[in-house]
Amino acid sequence: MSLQSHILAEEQQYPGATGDFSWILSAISLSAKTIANKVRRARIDDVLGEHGESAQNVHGEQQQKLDVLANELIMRCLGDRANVGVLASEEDEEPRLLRARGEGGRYAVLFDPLDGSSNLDFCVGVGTIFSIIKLSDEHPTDAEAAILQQGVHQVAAGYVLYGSSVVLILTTGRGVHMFVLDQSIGSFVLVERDIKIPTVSKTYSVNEAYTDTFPPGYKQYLSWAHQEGYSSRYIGSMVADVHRTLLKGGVFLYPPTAQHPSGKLRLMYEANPMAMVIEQAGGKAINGETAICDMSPTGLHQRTSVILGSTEEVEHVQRFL
Ligand code: AHM
Ligand code: MG
Repeated sequence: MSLQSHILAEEQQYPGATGDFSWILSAISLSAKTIANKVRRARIDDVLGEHGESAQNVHGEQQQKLDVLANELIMRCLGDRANVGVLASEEDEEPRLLRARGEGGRYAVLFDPLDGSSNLDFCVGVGTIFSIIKLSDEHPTDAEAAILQQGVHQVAAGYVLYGSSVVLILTTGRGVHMFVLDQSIGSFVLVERDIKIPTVSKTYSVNEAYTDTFPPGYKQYLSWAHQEGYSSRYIGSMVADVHRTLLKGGVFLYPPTAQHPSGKLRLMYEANPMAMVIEQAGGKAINGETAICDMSPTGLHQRTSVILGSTEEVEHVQRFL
């Protein structure tokens, strides 16, 4: 079954569904195929490396050429869809208001166009993360206020991993499904329905080089995990690390550090969508205190600490915090 037929079949279960969703997901799928192609050809087309001498994104991080290309691609594909009201990206300071609610803008899509892009030069898996929310009538012209909703209100979320194969993980709140891009026919095909994350797996995924600057509970957890014979896996590309965690179990962590006292990852387009995927797969996603999806956002680019994965493994970390 292709991604397209899967979405159409899902929509048929909702009486009165407008087909809006399939339009948005087809734009995400088209962007993903195009970005996958760009990533594969990056060295040949000479689009690896940094974008301009001083190009930085809103976080003061050096933008890669492919970050900029992927961002433009998604903006154009999604921007053409008549039901998309707001687009917000990691690469742009402000969300873009495309159509007010009264002009048909029913949804907002928040995304990280190319997460882990600093790894691109070395052929490490990178990804696109997306979160879809419904726009209310409350803030007709203030795009940021309109999208500052808790993660529990996401209507769909997922990611695309550009790895040894191109994988699209999607949840619309009814389980988590995995699609793989079949290059020979140019379609994402369903390979696994209703993925469940293993509840236990003695693996943690964290940048352990920052341990000295983690809050004490995280250090204690890591000492405990060492004694318990845990294994460690860390790629440094969130999509790849979370994908492994989803399929094999374990816990992925990005705690507060000296450099990023509130954590490095962004709530709205990294932590929230990943949290929705993991929860829909039966796992748990917290910031150390509360569920990530219950956090009330204060800004588009807000950061948060992240602990997500197998329920029991997240609870082990929680005990030490
Ligand atoms: P990016 O959005 O600028 O690519 O940064 C996010 C990435 C995540 O993919 C990854 O989990 C994290 O940064 C790695 O950070 P670190 O190198 O500090 O371990
Ligand atoms: Mg990112």
